[in-house]
Amino acid sequence: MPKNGQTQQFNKAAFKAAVEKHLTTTYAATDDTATTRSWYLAMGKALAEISTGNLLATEKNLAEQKARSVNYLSLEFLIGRLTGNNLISMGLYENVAEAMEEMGQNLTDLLEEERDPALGNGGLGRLAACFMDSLAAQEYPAVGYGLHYEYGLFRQSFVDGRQVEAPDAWRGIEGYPWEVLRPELAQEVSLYGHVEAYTDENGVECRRWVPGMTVEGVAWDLPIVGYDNKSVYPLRLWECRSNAPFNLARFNDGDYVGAQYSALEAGNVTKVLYPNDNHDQGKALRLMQQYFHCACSVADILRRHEAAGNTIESLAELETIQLNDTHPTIAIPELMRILLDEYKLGWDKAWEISSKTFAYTNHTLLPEALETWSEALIQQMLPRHMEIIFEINHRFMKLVEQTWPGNNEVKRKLSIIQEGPHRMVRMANLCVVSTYAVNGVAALHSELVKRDLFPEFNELFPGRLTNVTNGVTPRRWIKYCNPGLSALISEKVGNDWPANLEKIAGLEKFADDAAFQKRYMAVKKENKQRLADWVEENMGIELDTDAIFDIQIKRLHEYKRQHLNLLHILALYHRLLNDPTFDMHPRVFFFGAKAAPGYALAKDIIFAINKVAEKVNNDPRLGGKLKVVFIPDYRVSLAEILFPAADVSEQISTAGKEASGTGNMKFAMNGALTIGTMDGANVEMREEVGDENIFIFGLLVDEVQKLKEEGYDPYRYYHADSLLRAALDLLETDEFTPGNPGQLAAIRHNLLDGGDPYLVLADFADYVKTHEKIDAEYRDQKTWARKAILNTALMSKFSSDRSIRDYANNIWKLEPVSL
Ligand code: GFP
Repeated sequence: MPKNGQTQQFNKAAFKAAVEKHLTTTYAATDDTATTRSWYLAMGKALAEISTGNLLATEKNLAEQKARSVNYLSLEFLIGRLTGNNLISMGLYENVAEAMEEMGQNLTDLLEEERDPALGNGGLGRLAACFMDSLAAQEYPAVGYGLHYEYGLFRQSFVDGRQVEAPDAWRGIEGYPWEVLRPELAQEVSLYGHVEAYTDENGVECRRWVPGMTVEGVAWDLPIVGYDNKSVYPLRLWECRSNAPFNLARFNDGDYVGAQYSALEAGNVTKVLYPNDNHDQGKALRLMQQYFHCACSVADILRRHEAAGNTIESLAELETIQLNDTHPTIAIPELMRILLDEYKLGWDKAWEISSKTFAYTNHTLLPEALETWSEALIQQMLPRHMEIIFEINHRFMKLVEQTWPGNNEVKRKLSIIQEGPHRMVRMANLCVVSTYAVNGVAALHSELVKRDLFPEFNELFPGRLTNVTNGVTPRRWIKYCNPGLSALISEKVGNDWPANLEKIAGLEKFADDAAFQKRYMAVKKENKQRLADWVEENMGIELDTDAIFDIQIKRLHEYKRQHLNLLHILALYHRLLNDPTFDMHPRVFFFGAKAAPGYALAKDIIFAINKVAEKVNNDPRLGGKLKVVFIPDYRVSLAEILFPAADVSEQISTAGKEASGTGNMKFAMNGALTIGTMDGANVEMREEVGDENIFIFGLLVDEVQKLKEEGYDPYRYYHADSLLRAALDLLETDEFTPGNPGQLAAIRHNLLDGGDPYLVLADFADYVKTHEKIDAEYRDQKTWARKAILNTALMSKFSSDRSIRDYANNIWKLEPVSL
């Protein structure tokens, strides 16, 4: 039993009374009329009472101790369901299960009632959620700041194989039981208007922003419960509400947008999470979301700082602000504006404080994903911020001139303002210039950030560019989602591994133990059965758990190469039907992915996989050897079933394109073997598990670059490889779309005539060969078990607890504070 504070305090009778009270007074249900959902909601509310008490106590303690804190600013927090995970962190899972049982309710059924809060797109948002969990588990003082979207990432369904999007009202009509409204923290946020000069009472020339309109930011706190401790940190999500009609007298000439932007529309700012296809679309509403998020968060940080009796001069000593990607970059000119215009600190002092407060994490090298905003749009919506950005750039350009005198090319490259007919603000450049640390998210990625993306910045600011390899929380991604494996691990290494993942290395010595191998594989089999049951129940497809479960789950994007996986499936299909000498172990290929609604090729790939699935799953000629399952509406709660059930993990991005990956870590911890390129964190995973326990294939980063420089010709591969040709040509036929040839041809066209930007064809042959190796090795179950066990045992580096310690020690300089 953990030493957990909450466990000791748990009073079953009082808890049951609280559930009853919420059932009747909050949800207006009686024992007779209550549905499973009302019971879940009432239980959630009763639990939230406990966590809210601890949240307030943590806040008070940190303010009293004047503890240094990190403020994690992110437009996305893909937290997934909170109830089960919080029960584990509170050490109350068994107690609450028992209490609910006594009230005639089954905890597992109640947990299924919770809708995933899908406040993120993929890896970036999920990383933020793992980081909050690890901050709380290790009691590093933290506040997460995000947006309270009314609609999370769209819900996905398939109609005749095509993705259809529907709004995701994640809170339901009753609201989310874990969230607590904090009316006292509301903020007013300004937009539009103009800047005016004035002379203050001391005769100093000053500038100030005269806004065209204001909106209100309302704070909702979600509790991030520390595992096995009492600390609870807020994930503070801002909701935009329109406030009173704006003051016409302050309304200046020419402010057309401000004039038309009605109070009703202001409420749209936090309506919906933007789906991400890594392609900046420059939508005004998105910029408004970003600024709204930053304005509320910066104001709240300053409020906390002052309420604890601290002076503005000590801000950087007590607070650090981590920018999760460039999405919250506008927080930098916002803090500068407040320091300059409200605190009147003067540029040098303001800059010193601001640039020692912010740090920035880069998550991508894809040029089209590096955010830029139209200068004209910023000028219109945030005129004072644009002035400040110009001033930052002006001073920075002087530094560039000193370092590279007369070199206009380097100036053009590094400038925060991108010249051209339509001038743009480069948010990543603004971040690098204005922060004290910039990190990539895996060793290889961070090297490429220094070498290819920001080489001159690295020269200008030695030591600023650094690495923190990503990680994932072992609480959700092993203990909660894989109870069978967790019990086995605890039996061998003790039960404190979820907070000390180094301990799982203790499993290494059982890798060759036949009895342990058997039990480990029995757990895997149970997990495969759980997934197979889900698929049968929800999709009507029957699966054989003796087959290899081969899984690719992540956002749909060309660089992640779900279409390479598809080509391999087509190749197997072709061989099974045309090559009598070919044999394979039965295999089920699983996919889970959402495509950004405007990303046509990504949607075509989903359609193609679904069409191929329809055919192969029902083709008796294949003898059940090949199955394809595209799980609809992939989300965190489904990931919790998928990761533990995998035999093979697909991590097949073009080398140099996937910054890190985090699904790769979750799979390996749960005993799947990786087939992957030398990309992102795959490289470090290979270092940990050894080359013999991972299946690496494909071109290396430098080979990719060289091939592109030499002039890559996809047709060369097409003509030279008959299997590849067969697979690609199948896409032209009506094999999978009877009577409608060519419906899948867009993918073939992109790969051949579109130049195959992600080198799918160049990596195909090696990928197929490596899969053959997997097929052969899986047949030797003992060797496979050994490798799977070693993958679990050797993943401790990839705990997000380690990532957070790296940030705390090397970047944030943060000390734990316990409650
Ligand atoms: C992005 C990157 C990933 C990286 C995560 C977290 O995730 O390589 O692991 O951020 O740093 F692409 P996605 O949104 O693409 O999943």
